[in-house]
Amino acid sequence: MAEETIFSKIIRREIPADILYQDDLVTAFRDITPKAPTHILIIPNHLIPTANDIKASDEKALGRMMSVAAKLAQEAGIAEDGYRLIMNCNEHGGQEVFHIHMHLLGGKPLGPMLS
Ligand code: DGP
Repeated sequence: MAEETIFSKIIRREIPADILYQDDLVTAFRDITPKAPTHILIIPNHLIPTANDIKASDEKALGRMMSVAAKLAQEAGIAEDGYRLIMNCNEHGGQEVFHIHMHLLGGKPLGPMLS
């Protein structure tokens, strides 16, 4: 059984976070250490530790994460200029919190990711 992270407490509103969106499947909130003017994390409400653990039964939540990212990018006014969506996996991917999350980053030119 996977261990809960701080993100489960944010979902249940047991600890403070700047929550921008929540529904039955996903929650989105501002990253505590923003790496860009807009830096939002979009997460499934149920615990999936890493991208390696994604199953077919998670597809509805994963799809919702994508559509919520697009909606929040529009609301943040960064859709037209563009933005980056990232999901880090395990040590080499730089994952620190083991509850999958999509980073939505934008509000400035981010440059090429792979250089
Ligand atoms: P990653 O390296 O992909 O696992 O990114 C984890 C992100 O989570 C990192 O950018 C900082 C953010 N983060 C960690 N703890 C908290 C928290 O308690 N609240 C919020 N809002 N963000 C957090």
